[in-house]
Amino acid sequence: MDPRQKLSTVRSPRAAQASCSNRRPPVLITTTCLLAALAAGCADTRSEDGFDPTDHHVSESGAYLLTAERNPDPPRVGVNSIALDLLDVDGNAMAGVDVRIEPWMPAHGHGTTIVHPEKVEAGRYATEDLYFNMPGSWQIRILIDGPDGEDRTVIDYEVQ
Ligand SMILES: [Cu+2]
Repeated sequence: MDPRQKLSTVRSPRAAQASCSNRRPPVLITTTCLLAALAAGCADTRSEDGFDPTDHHVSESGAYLLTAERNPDPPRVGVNSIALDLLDVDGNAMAGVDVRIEPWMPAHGHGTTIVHPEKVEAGRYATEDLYFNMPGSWQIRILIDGPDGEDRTVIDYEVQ
């Protein structure tokens, strides 16, 4: 069986999100989710070939939980798609959020065009305009401005 099929069967993005949601106080939730992510694979669902359909992140202040779905995965030179699911610390989909993504290549000190994902449904933001002009180690810097304030998270991208 193709490991990608197996992974998506075992752990859908929605199921993984649900495991990050509970009703404990906010700080505990964030810590719990992060620890659970590190220990149980909530954040690391990679198969042996590095495929990771449910890429989980906690924003720097801990205010937002974020799942990134990349297409293609791994990302390639040229135009890529990404869909972000944003949850607050109570596990609710984040409505009324402004999201921007800045592709950045630290080793070269340059980026490409900052993109503004569109809202697809409550808490889900997507763009097909994420552009990388060369292979190598990139970051996508995700800037979130929502009801819980401004925050950011950085995701490493190995562009092929
Ligand atoms: Cu470069």
